[in-house]
Amino acid sequence: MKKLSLVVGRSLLVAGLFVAALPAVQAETMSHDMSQMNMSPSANQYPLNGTVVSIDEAKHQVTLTHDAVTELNWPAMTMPFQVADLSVLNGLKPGQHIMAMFTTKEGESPTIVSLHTM
Ligand SMILES: [Cu+2]
Repeated sequence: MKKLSLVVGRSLLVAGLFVAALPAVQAETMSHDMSQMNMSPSANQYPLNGTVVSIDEAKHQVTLTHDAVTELNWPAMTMPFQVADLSVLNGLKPGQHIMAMFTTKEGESPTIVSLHTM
């Protein structure tokens, strides 16, 4: 950071140095805030309405045709979801209408944390 400030400073007035240092401080604060956000798992839970297409216990997965998820700008579609716990799949059968809550985490598949049939 010192090096960068010096390089930038050469082409600026003395007052410019202070301005140049500001964005670096802000970026650091922002990355701290973001790591705190990733540590709270309940921050991004979304409700889901859908129909069971298939169940794969070995993969801890259920494939659903689900309605649009407006919070995430998802259109209606058919896709697999991970389940947080295998008990979510207990007694589930293709064709059943379900309501579920799922979480998203960057770099991971959406995960259903709770589900009930309707
Ligand atoms: Cu989807």
